[in-house]
Amino acid sequence: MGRNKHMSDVYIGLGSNIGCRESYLLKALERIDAHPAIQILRCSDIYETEPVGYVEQDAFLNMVVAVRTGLSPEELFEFTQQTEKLLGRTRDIRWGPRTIDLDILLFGNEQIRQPHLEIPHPRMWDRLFVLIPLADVYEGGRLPGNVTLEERINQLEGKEGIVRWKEIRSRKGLERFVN
Ligand code: GSY
Repeated sequence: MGRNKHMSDVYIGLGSNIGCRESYLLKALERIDAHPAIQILRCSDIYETEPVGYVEQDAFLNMVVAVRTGLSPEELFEFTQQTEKLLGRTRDIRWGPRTIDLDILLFGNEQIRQPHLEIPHPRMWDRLFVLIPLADVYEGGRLPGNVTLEERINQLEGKEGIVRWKEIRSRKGLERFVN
């Protein structure tokens, strides 16, 4: 008899700033939910956020989803890449517009530093468009620097334009993923 697979709690950031942004987020969530080895635990609200980095582009919708999975980080990364491709993402400009972006933010306590995959996501602690939705679903401990997520958000307050755009509980079919 096979042993139970090790399960990890993982946080994935989602972002979209082309076309029907909300439908790209929802299609990505549906695909994540349909994966037999991934269970969605909680979804954040959806936030509208000013672009960070390459600023000559439209506003994003961002959210974060907490999942539990028996996949390895590499396997989950493969799946997120496939999902981006399937939903029409092309990588024309490195920091440019995208139909859907899926970033593995945290994967249990894994620390991975590979050219193609870095976990925790290297820029996440400086980005309110990640941290504010993360706070809706986060059940982990303190962050690097021994600060809480709320303290880190307060430190960055006002640095990025970000508004709560839609409560996830009002999204038909996703009510079951509300905190
Ligand atoms: O890293 C994700 C892609 N991205 C985003 C994003 O998702 N939201 C905002 N507000 N700015 C961004 N710049 C990049 S690159």
